[in-house]
Amino acid sequence: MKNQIYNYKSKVVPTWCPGCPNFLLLTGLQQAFAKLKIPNHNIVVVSDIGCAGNISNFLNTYRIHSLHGRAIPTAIGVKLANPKLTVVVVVGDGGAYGEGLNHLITAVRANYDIKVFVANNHLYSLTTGQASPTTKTGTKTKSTPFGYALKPIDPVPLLKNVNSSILVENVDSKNPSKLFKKITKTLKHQGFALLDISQVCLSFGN
Ligand SMILES: Cc1ncc(C[n+]2csc(CCOP(=O)(O)OP(=O)(O)O)c2C)c(N)n1
Ligand code: SF4
Ligand SMILES: [Mg+2]
Repeated sequence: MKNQIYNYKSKVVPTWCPGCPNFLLLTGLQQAFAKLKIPNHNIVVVSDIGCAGNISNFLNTYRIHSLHGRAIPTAIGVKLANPKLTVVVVVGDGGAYGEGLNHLITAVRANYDIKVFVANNHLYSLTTGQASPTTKTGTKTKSTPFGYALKPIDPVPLLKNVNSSILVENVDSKNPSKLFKKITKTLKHQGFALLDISQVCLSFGN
């Protein structure tokens, strides 16, 4: 009974918009923890700021709701203090590829054994829809009313180029069964692993 999905649910009711793709990430993580039989007390979820970052409130594990762009160094500290723990980071594209990119590159270079899940909705959603480093060129957002002028970051080749021995993959949340499989694969990897999850923000996306 202990390794059922509901064992990883906290008593806090999620505050995300109805139908937000973050619900799939939450369910996928709970399902993978149960499948891999990881005891709750051995899991530390470090989340960033943003809609995705609220996930730590909804999980029955140890958790730290960190600062914007600082979830990765916080997670590295946890892992160094107790290497037996499964240390999971949940972060948005703004936190991972904007504010926290320097920390991400450092973690990839050193191949720290942490598992990073990026809820990549191509926007700063909690702050109501400004352009992020993964916003597609030409997209009109609150901060780019005439269209985003820059080329977006493509995290998979970028990070592979920094350290080819890490696991870094992309998946689209429109395919939940593939998403769930990749969440398990990411958690099982020995060493640094990052799953970039393409999502659409229902309130501020296209
Ligand atoms: C240091 C710092 N800078 C800026 C902010 C304001 N802020 C809060 S959430 C957020 C955007 C988060 O976007 P993302 O990481 O993509 O997460 P999402 O809300 O899209 O899930 C920003 C800029 C902050 N809280 N702290
Ligand atoms: S604003 Fe977008 S990312 Fe945030 S909870 Fe709503 S749908 Fe999800
Ligand atoms: Mg975002």
